[in-house]
Amino acid sequence: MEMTLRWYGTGYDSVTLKQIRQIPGVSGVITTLYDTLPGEIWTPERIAAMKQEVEASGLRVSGIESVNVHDAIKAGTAERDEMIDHYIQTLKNLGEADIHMVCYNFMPVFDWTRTELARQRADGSTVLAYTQKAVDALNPEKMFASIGADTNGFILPGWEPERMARIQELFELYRSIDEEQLFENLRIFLEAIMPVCDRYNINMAIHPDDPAWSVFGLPRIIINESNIQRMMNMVDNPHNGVTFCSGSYGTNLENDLPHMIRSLKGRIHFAHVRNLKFNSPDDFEESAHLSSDGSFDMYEIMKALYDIDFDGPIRPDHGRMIWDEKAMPGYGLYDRALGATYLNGLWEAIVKSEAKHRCD
Ligand code: DNO
Repeated sequence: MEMTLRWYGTGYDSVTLKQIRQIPGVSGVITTLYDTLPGEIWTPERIAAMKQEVEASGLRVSGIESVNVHDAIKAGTAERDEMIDHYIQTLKNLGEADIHMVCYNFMPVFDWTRTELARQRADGSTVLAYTQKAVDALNPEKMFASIGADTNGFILPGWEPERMARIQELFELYRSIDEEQLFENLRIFLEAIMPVCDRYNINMAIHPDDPAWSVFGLPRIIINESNIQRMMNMVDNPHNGVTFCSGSYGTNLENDLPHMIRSLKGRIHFAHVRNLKFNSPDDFEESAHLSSDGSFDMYEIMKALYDIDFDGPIRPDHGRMIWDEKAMPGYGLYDRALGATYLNGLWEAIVKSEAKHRCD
């Protein structure tokens, strides 16, 4: 595996490439052109400039998170074919720039959903949290307004103000789309892009829906093992794979994370690894990465990735806000650096103990 950190780009991220370069064991970033809109073609010039900036710092671009999918593709409207053509052109330009992993999601209207961006924990750190009660009590606009106050001045991915301003229109767009239709729209998209992925060896890594269930009555499909298998079988190509995100699949306690990882051998192209602390099945908060601070066994998650010979990029995921850092919620430097170091430590221990067992 290759340890990486997500980086939003100069002007959008409080964390610098120099700081990332100094985290031991991190060799690449997962980045994006944060100011491009879904449907916009990423030009070769902008991709080259992004690569150059990253490489000048001694890191590499290990993949893209995300090339966002236009709503016309997800909802299957009249503009779909044109938007798919644009996506294909972007993939071609990325492939020509020697970039081979693209993370995306197929969630209608919202990307990830949390009800608090700064829940205080006993140690004084603040974390992203979710409580079903709050979702049940609020409409999406109210939730966006209450969350907007806690962003530390950063634009959150998937919660861009211009998108939220169109929230009614977006809900209207998906009104007649159920899970079956969303699966079908995903199939059409994947079939159309596989030829360019084959040609440029691009691994598509769909991100799970977070949380892994329907919110505000919207259909959500990338939520559990059987749905992922369905997604992979319907377009059976090794380039059609997943981002294994422990914090997203883990929102549903019925998802057995190590088991899911083993069942996805060969199709996990990217891993987001983080822990959650459940206070009840309906209320969780994002803890430190350490097993003992949350509800997941992080050793078992890393061991499962090792057992399937996972060799793609991995990144620590949302971190706590600690040491008075001011950053995009979930994306500060300090706790993610601790997370990367911890995951690297688990990995080294697994590699060495497995090698030792083989010799004994
Ligand atoms: C949240 C992220 C998601 C993810 C997208 C991928 O912090 O994990 O926003 O990047 O769903 O398209």
